[in-house]
Amino acid sequence: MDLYPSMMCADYGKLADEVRALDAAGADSFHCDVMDGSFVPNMTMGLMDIKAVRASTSKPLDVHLMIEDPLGKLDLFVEAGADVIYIHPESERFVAKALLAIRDAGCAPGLAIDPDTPVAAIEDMLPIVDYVMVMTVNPGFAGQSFLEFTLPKIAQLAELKRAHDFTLVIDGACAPERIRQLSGMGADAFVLGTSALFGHGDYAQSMSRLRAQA
Ligand code: S6P
Ligand code: MG
Repeated sequence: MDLYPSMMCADYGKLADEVRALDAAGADSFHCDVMDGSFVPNMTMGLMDIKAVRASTSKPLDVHLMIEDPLGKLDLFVEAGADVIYIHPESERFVAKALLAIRDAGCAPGLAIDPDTPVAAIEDMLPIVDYVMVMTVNPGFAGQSFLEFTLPKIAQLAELKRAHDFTLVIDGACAPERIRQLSGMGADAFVLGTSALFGHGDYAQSMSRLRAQA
C-alpha cells in the first residue's frame, strides 16, 4: 500500500521541514494539487511550490492537475520536477494526446476522475496510463466528506486492473477506516490529507498505523 501526503495540507511556513519529515516518516510520493480557480473553484500549489518540494526530497512527485488545458501547460510541470502527472478527462479536449505527451516527456501518465465521471469515460485509455486516481470528493478542497456513491466505481476499476497494469489511487477523505476498506477492495495507494495525516500527530506513527491496519 502506497501513501501519498497531500502537500496542500502541509504547513507552508516550514514547507522544506514538512517534506523532510514526511520523507523520513515513509511517504512513498508527494502529492501536489494544482488548481487554477477555473476548472475547480480554488487555487492551491503552483510551480514554485512544486519546485520547493522537489528540492527537499528525492522521492517521486505526483502532480495532480486540476486546470483547464493541461496539455498546453504540461512542459511547465515536467520542468518543475514532476514524476507522475494526472490530468482530468473533464478538463482536456484531447485526453489521449495529453497522456501520450506526458509519457513522451519522461513522466508517468495518470487519469484522475471526478466523482460523477463513469469508468466508461476512461476505459479505452487504460492501456496507456500508469495510474488511475478516483476522486472520492469533488475536487477543489481538503477536509470534505467521502462520497459513498463512488464505491462501485472503485470496485469496477479494481476488477479492470486484472487486464490492465495500472496503480489504483484514491484521493479524497481517506480516513483510516476508509483506507482499510478500500485496500481490501483492491486500491493500491491513498492520498493523505486532513482525514488521516495532517493534524493527527506524528507522521511516522500515523503512516505505520495505516499500513499495519491495512
Ligand atoms: C482535492 C485534492 C486532494 C486533497 C485531499 C485532502 O481536490 O485533490 O488531493 O488535497 O483530498 O485530503 P482530505 O483527507 O483532507 O480530504
Ligand atoms: Mg489531489
